[in-house]
Amino acid sequence: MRPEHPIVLITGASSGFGAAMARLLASQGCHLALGARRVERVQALADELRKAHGIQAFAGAVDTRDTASVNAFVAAAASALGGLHVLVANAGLASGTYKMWETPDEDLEAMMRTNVEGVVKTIRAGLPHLRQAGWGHIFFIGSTAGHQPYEGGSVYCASKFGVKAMAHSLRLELNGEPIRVTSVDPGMAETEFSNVRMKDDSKAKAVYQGVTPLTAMDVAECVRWCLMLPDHVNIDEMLVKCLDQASVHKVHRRV
Ligand code: NDP
Ligand code: 8X3
Repeated sequence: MRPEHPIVLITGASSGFGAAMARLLASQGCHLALGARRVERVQALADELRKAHGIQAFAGAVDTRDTASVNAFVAAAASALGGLHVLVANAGLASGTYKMWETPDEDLEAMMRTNVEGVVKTIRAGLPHLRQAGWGHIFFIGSTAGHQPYEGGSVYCASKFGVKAMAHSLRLELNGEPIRVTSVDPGMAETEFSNVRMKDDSKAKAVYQGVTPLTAMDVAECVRWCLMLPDHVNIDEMLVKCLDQASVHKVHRRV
């Protein structure tokens, strides 16, 4: 049965979508477990949200590439909050815009280990807590890059096609259990994503030039809406793009 105040674990809550989801879900009365490598950021956010909304908020360091780190974070969060109901496997990144044959091992490993392996590790550690609670919802954060490949995105696109495959498989595997599975798949959204990808702030800004991109809060609102629907309703996949982006390759720019 749905709890009055669901306990939501979010990876990658130090920035962008994860931090926006934390803010929005705290305002709805959810309790939160917030994780990222930049632990001082998630601690500050948890402090802010505890004070603003009177919720319980746990914050911890986690590197989702590392099994021991994920297991320790999830166990500490569940113990501090008395369980878990919702997992948002959000932590992820693109690293570079290389043609496939030019991709350095460092960037290849960062994307595949975080975007694919990190998602498995997060859900693997969290799922027993949802089963124990008898009510749950698991969110994947996919991308338009998991629907349409593009030049310079081969490895990132492969990782997000992987996310899509995992979301669809998990939906089948959990059929019959009281656990919903949703993949929210955004297009271009202005967060720290492009700063991380381009490793250059002016190149990151140029990505959004002349466009009104999605905001992190727009994506958080998609998660909130899917979560708040009645228990028998499962949004399997939500593809969301800004109005200016008709497809990966067709973006209207006012310049
Ligand atoms: P941000 O760069 O703003 O946030 C990424 C978050 O992931 C940060 O909190 C970062 O925290 C965390 N993170 C990265 N690597 C790790 C790791 N190894 N362990 C733990 N946390 C990690 O980007 P977004 O908010 O935009 O991205 C969130 C998700 O959305 C990603 O999966 C991304 O691929 C996806 N996405 C983004 C789109 C966009 O256009 N912005 C569109 C579609 C999907 P820290 O560095 O502190 O560890
Ligand atoms: C992020 C959106 O277009 O950079 O997933 O791949 S895009």
